[in-house]
Amino acid sequence: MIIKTKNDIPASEITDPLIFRGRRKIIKAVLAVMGAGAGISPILADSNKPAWADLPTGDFSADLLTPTPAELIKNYTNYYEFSFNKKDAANLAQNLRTDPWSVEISGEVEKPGSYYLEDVLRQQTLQERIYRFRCVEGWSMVVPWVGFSLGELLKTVKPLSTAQFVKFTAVYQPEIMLKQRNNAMLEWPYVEGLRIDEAMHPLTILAVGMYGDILPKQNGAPLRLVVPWKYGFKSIKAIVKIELLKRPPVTSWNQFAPNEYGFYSNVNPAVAHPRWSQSSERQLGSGFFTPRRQTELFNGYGEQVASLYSDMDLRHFF
Ligand SMILES: Nc1nc2c(c(=O)[nH]1)N[C@H]1C(S)=C(S)[C@@H](COP(=O)(O)O)O[C@H]1N2
Ligand SMILES: [Mo]
Repeated sequence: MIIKTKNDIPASEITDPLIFRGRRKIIKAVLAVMGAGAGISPILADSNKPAWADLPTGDFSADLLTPTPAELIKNYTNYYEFSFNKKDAANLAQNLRTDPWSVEISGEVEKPGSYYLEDVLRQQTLQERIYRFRCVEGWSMVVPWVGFSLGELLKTVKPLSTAQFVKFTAVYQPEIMLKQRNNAMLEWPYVEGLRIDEAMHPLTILAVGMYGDILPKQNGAPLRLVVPWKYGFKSIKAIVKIELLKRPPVTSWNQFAPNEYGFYSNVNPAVAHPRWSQSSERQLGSGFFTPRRQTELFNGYGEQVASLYSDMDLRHFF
């Protein structure tokens, strides 16, 4: 059982006034109800303490992964719009303007539109998902995300049968995103893509929180993709646009170095990056003498997702 969920809470159980007081409260309310349902103490709105401090994250069930400490997840970030340095990116990302936020959903759908994030959240069921996260650079962590199913969101706009791929576009704020302003490295805005069956897969989520609190800006607030069986760069942050397409989109990293970053980018220890092996990974937060972890095919989610690729040569479609 890899989908780590606590009790699902229908959004209808959250009262409207709470919703209007903002996303932070929604998540706290949802997690409080979840906590109550699971016999875990509700999260209190104590301003001196981060909400996740009271979350007994190891307690959901015996087979759960142990999350990487939040301080590491928040400071060891890749956010190339801001900086190529991990710590600097985390600091500079605090300038991001995330409120109000809306997402445009368009393309091969019956009901295209621009949706406020609050309205999206009102329709969706938030869940906690504790996932492994493997960066193509060779490090990994375990993140307790809070999010909802991308597939459930896409169903609400009614994809047409012609929708074969999904393109995600990140925010463009060149006034504060220095690398966008300088046109450095990638084509901006950052773009990623999935095949429609990958997008509809129940493991694929849009995250709005982490460690029981709203998502830190550096980790992709207010809305990011999380695809746990793919390398981290597929999990695009700060999404403003989702398009359903007939053809595969051009994606930022694939365009930058097609021989290094494939469209699929499924975690695969047998397919090396041209400049380094992918057979093992350094786990963030593990001690200096802790051996590297053996990287698993599909990052350990093969039971759930291998069937999506059964007729494909994964060396060719890397
Ligand atoms: N918009 C945007 N999304 C992004 C990136 C980025 O630079 N910009 N970096 C990617 C990479 S390379 C990784 S490893 C993960 C890092 O997520 P984290 O900082 O939350 O750990 O975000 C991915 N999503
Ligand atoms: Mo990455």
